[in-house]
Amino acid sequence: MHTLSKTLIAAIVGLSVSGCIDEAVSTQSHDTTSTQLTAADAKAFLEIAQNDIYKMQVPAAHAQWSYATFINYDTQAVSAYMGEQLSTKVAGYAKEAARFNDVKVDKDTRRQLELLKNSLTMPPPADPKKSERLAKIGSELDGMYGSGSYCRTEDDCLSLVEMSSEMATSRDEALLLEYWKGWREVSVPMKDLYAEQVTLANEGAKELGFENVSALWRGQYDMPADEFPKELDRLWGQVEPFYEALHCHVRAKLGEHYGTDVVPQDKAIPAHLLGNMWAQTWGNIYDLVKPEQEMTVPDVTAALKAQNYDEVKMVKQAESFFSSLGFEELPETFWERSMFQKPDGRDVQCHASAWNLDDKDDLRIKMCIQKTGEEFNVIHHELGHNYYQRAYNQQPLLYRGSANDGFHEAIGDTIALSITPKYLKEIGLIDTIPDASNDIGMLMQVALDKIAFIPFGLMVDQWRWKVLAGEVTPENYNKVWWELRNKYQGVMAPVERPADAFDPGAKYHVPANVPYTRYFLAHILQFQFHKSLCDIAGDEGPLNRCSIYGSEKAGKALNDMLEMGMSKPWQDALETLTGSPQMDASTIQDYFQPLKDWLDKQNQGRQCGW
Ligand code: X8Z
Ligand code: ZN
Repeated sequence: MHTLSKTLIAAIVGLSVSGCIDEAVSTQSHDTTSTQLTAADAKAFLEIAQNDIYKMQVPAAHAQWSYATFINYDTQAVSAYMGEQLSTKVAGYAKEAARFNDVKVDKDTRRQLELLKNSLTMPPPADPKKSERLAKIGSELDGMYGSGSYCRTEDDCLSLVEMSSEMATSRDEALLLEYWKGWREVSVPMKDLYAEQVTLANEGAKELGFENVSALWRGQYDMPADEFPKELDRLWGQVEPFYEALHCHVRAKLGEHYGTDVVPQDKAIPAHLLGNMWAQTWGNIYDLVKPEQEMTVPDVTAALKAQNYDEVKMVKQAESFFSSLGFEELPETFWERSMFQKPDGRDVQCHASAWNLDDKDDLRIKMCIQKTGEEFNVIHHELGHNYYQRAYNQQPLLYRGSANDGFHEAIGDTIALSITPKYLKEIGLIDTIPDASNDIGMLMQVALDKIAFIPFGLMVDQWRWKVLAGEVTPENYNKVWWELRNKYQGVMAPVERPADAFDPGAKYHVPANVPYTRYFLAHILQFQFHKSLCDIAGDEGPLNRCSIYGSEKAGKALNDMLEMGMSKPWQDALETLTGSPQMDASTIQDYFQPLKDWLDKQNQGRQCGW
């Protein structure tokens, strides 16, 4: 998916394995064990490894694309096979890389060796039977999610896209509950496979010298693996009071609408009422929680409809934002090869993703685009990945990734923060820019998506790290999932969960093995990026009204960071754009301060917390 060293390998690694180390590498190791290894040996090794990996990575990406856009028995077999071959190859090189641990090498060589050792998400064990099994499970889980549906009756089945779109707009509690439960039937059969996969990948991780996969995942951030969770706690601490205020207001309003028997005012919020299948973004229930005072907030969904936007036009519009910043247009092949709509008559993985199949310019997105404002944002999110991929395509393979994985997720979102009323008017989607008296409404709309997401972005991997470290075993998978949902989000299951439920599996990134902390980081980083870019663009107004549309100066500053790829620690990349090497949520506090003040007033006399 998004990046080679990190994504392609990562995604594929979810699926793969088997076989032994490639000929070129074993020769290399023979030659070098007998003599003293040198810095020149390390460089030569990296050169061979990168060329060799690249050669296999491209066909593996084609196999994976074919599977994701046409889920069937054969594409699954080929994708699992290629994934296995590739991750086995990478694991072999990762082991080889450790041979240079004590060799004195320059900074870049050291960084590349370290990246190579860390590059697998679900590392395969050396035993070919086990690696093959790991690969099979990975693609099977992926397919189960992608082809999943909920059948109300034998011939009335609903896809996730269909149910999601109902859940965004319906206020019929019984229907919301039915879909919420229905989608979670899909993940019941995933549980045993998931547990088996954890065991296998942990074996692979140990062979690479990691304690377990949890340590491997936490060790990707240019700081010690055990320090990283503390950094997350610090950032969450900056946002938490805000989230609690939002939660308090939203719960009160939902109580008014659905009754306090459905939404008890001293407990977590039932998860089916927040306008999203996973209660991860709440923007779709704006109408239920909006200020009583009449406020004009642009309705992008209605505007797209009124102007007859189709899927391609939505993507073109998003492309033109990037073009206005000075980024080169997307290649012709992007338009030929991307998947914008759910095709008839075959299963596809609808979860949005962005790809660069040859690591050069074979950029594509894969989405089942809905014609809504929400999806208009997702399109910008995906194109952000594509422009990042293209910006670092000159880097050596091991540097073709984002500074940290949160950066990759933040770029398109940063651009989408510039979809302000001023911008919407400029492109003719609305006629007038609402004045400042409407700001609370507009800030509320954004907060329902961005602030509400943050604890969800954090809790998914709090769960996974425990699972991958073996601290939480299969009997407790679901129980601990809901404990964390309660702890961080103040959200609860609307009904008691059956003993065989595996609710984490109903969220794409769990069966697909995509780490999730990246989205938490992205939600912090995008506000930092937005502020810096607005400063560079010379926009002096409040941050929530700033749009960097048309600012080539801002585009250049952004590109300067993007083209670094992973060549430097993320702290350096962050400093390049923002002047500071620290992730910091105080920009979020500034952005939403007027809303926070407003919420605190609304919440007076309410019992907050859960
Ligand atoms: O998975 C995504 C993107 C693809 S990287 C559509 N996101 C997370 C999700 O949907 O859960 C974007 C925000 C969070
Ligand atoms: Zn993304």
